[in-house]
Amino acid sequence: MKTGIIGLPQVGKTSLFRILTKAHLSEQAYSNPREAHVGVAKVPDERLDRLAALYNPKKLTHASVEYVDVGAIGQEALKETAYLAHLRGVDALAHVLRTFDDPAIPHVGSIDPLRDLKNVEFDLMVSDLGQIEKRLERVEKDLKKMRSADLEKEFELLKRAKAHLETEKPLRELEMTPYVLNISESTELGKDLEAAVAKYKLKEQASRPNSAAAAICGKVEAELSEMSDADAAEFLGSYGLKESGLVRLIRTTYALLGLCSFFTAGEDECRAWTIPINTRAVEAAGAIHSDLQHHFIRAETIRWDQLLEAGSEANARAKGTLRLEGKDYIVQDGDVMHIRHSG
Ligand SMILES: Nc1nc2c(ncn2[C@@H]2O[C@H](COP(=O)(O)OP(=O)(O)OP(=O)(O)O)[C@@H](O)[C@H]2O)c(=O)[nH]1
Ligand SMILES: [Mg+2]
Repeated sequence: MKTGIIGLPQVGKTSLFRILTKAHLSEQAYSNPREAHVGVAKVPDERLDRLAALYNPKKLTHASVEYVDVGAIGQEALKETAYLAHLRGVDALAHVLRTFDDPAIPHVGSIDPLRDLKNVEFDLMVSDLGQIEKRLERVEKDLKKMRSADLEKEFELLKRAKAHLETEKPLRELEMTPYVLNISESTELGKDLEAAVAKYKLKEQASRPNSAAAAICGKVEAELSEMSDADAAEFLGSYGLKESGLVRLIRTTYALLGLCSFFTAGEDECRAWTIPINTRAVEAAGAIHSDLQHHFIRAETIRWDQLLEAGSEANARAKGTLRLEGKDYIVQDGDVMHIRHSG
């Protein structure tokens, strides 16, 4: 799963990318807005950490998501093949919107995230429309040479997409967009973050299909990313926050993409696995290893908190909270599973 970080120049895209992926980019890479950076972010998960505290495993493996810092968006960039290829390669777009005020860092006009959002989406739609028109021409030519059911289907789809875009609506069925509001540091940051979406009149945009908004303070997140977990918790508390913006952003992205996590737990390894919501047990087993899917018998299943409460699998079995589920069981977010197999 890949999320592309987009936004106008100098809004904090690369800063966000560095915080998310803890990447230490060279100054040179940092200052070249034309270069795309790819990095992997560990998905923080307190449930997994608590399971690990129970098992004390040799290895602890969090789920991960990939982020791509595609560089500043603009009409020029959207004409570049390489730039468009980066955009096309992602499952979701995280649109960073500047709300922090800093006269030292240039911005086109006043601080107005709603205006910026509309402008960037407009440029994206114009770019989509241009590509659709090009492809339409090609398909129309080919259809004149020979009839083909596939081409006709594509032709119809392209025409529908074109009509949709011409009413200035983005092709949201294909893109998921969490909006990331990069806000100024303040003493009441907890409250400010909660109020940010309403304050900048972004409620309507954030509630459109396949969209959501999360506010973060880039400056605070940057400091957090350098701290130990204990220090980070204390630091967050001093701002009236329970969790980092990073956790909220990743959770928002998971929700938009329709993903959830299940766990495997043991003395060797405790690990989180990412699957689409509504995945059957047999396919979830396949996420671990294809052999487990092919030779699947049953899945010993328990909710993470029930396992912690029982204190061990043996206790959970005795209490009857450890269930045996078959192939068609729909795996729930937070399930701990042990796959029984004949392979
Ligand atoms: N005051 C303040 N400055 C910030 C914040 N986030 C980023 N900056 C600064 O803004 C400048 C631009 O940040 P970048 O992360 O490089 O922004 P970008 O969107 O990647 O910029 P381009 O790639 O050039 O489009 C840097 O000098 C950052 O230190 C913030 O929350 N507050
Ligand atoms: Mg950048």
